Amino acid sequence: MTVNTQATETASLATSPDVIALYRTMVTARVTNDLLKTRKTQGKYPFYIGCAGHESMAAVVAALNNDDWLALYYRDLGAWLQRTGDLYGPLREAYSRITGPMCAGRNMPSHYSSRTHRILPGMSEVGGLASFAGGVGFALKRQKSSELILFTVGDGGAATNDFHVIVRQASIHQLPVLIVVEDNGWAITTPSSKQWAGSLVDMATASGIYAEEVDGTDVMSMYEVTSHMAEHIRSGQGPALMHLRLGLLDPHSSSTDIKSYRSKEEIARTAATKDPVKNFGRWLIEHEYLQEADIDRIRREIRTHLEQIEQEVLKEPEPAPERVMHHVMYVPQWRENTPRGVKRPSTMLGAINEALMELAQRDPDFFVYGQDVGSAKGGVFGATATLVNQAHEQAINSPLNEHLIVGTVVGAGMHDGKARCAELQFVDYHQSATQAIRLAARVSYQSYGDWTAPMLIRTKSGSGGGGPISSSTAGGGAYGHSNAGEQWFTSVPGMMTICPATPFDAKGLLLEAARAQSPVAFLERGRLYRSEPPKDAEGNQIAAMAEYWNVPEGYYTLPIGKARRLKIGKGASRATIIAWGTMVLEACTAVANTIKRVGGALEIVDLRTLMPFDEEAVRAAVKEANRVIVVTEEADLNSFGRHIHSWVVEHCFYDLDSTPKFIAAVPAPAAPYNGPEESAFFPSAATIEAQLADLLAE
Ligand SMILES: Cc1ncc(C[n+]2csc(CCOP(=O)(O)OP(=O)(O)O)c2C)c(N)n1
Repeated sequence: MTVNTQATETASLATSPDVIALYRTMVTARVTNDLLKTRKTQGKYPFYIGCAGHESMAAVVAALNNDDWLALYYRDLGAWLQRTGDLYGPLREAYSRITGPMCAGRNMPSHYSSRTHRILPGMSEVGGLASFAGGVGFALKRQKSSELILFTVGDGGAATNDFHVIVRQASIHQLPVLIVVEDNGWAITTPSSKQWAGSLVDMATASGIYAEEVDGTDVMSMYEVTSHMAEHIRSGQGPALMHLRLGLLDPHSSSTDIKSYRSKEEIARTAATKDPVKNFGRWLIEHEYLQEADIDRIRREIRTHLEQIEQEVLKEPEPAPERVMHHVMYVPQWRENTPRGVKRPSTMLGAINEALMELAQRDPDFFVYGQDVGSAKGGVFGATATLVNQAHEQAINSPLNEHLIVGTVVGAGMHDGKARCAELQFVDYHQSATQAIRLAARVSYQSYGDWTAPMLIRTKSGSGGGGPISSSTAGGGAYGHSNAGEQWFTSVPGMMTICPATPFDAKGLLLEAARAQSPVAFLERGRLYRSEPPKDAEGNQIAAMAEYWNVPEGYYTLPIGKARRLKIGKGASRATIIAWGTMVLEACTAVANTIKRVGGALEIVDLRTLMPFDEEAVRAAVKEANRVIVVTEEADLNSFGRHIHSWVVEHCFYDLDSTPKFIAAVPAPAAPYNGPEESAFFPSAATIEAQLADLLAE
């Protein structure tokens, strides 16, 4: 059962709020807060973070439409109640009940979230929702929607990189975004004077954002300014920012002792002057909506009601341990679809261009977003050149900010559950986006499947600057342009990582990846963009591989999580090499040369998908050959290659006739630019051939 505490008329500036309903919502927030605070003190659950002083956020939400989107932070219980009318939810989450509407008891309390009510999943990372909220705004603008998104953050949160990302997203793209900074003067024990210099309003105004400072204890002003700002945004004049001045009436959280950092006088002054519930109660009496006696009556009624709700909630089930792996990652269910189109010779770059064009044609909402992707060249490598020529509105230039790129694409995906593509020029530069990537990968787990964050990151990775594999060295990518990258993405729970070795795989896997509901990192090896099929020492193309340089026209997909086993030679395989990306080609050359020398057969397992990788294929190949080499172009530190090597040792130990070999780049920061050192950094066909010779001799 839910109790409706919502204001009745909230749609436009002309209407005024149902002030009694709004007051009841605020009192409900305060009473819930006080009840939960007490229960935490009584040891009923581990943690509570409250809303006292911020209940007036109900007025902001009351001034918006019910189909507007909300990205709230932990003080926004008033906003939650105003939007949902659900009094049970906060108690269910505090007591970790499976009935919890925010995350089914999986996350800390006060992390507001509801797909039904368009409340993005609250993140513990202060400001962490900012770039996703900007992404929702981006999608709304592209779809010419009249909806907007509200993003709220504390004064400490306004110092984060995330906050600056949403300011940039909203101002550059003129997005329907309302940013509210709830400045209570403190970020745990740090005063807001240490968070930014000058004025937030001036900063926003200078970026082209309409901004105002508002008294956050004055409910009617907040309602009025929000209504104005919403009208400004909906009329297409761009984003708005409200800097709210309010007070924090409680300690930061149940883990903080308020007296250890705030003076008695300041606490008393804040309570006397900055309590929005008291202030609004007084206003209602002055304007004869209520009488003095109503104030206490309403509070007592709500308290009694909440205590009844609490008794009901306590009878509801807690999560079972068996569900701990639920909603980690959604790998798309592959549907058999044999490519029907005519096969033509293609480079990997050509195949990627075709895949992106297919996606754009099949869904006008699809887009690629990244640096230079909308220019005539189609990004620095030309991967979006076809899009730019044939569907230029779906290849969109971004500012130079990887966090912003990823966040925009994630937010657009959260908005309607469809993956768009972020292009990061070089995987090395994904690092400002790491938090956004990790949060996106956590969304479905954290919200117990209520939300998903589909998104595709395509990025140039690995050795080489994009030239042909036949070039004399690995390609001069050096620092910033040559990292392999899989060590970063394969360690993110909830994320898929794909690294194709051939044009045929690149197109089919990219098309399948766009169907995923979990984030995907699609690692494109620079050396493979224009490479020919691998050759043996005499310059003959290796036929078993060469066929994958023929790419069918039209739409086809390949399954995620399936390796390709490639046997070269005759008879049972004597050793198997596990590789992906460029190292598949190097391994083919090494294998072809070895077989010419010693005969027999050798196998290469091209993983294609690194996470989740094809355990069955690896197990079967090792079982057959009893000898194995894992080869990676990652630096020899903690790496994905080491993970595979360790997995083989753990799961295939009794099938091994010798120690599994491991070939990697050297454990240095990155490949040097000069040829001799660069060649010494990366493994090559020659390295693999030498190790194969050793292995076969054991
Ligand atoms: C990115 C990040 N850094 C640090 C923390 C630890 N932390 C939790 S809340 C908080 C203070 C936030 O202050 P503010 O944004 O002003 O919000 P308030 O709690 O005052 O409402 C900090 C530092 C965090 N959750 N996220």
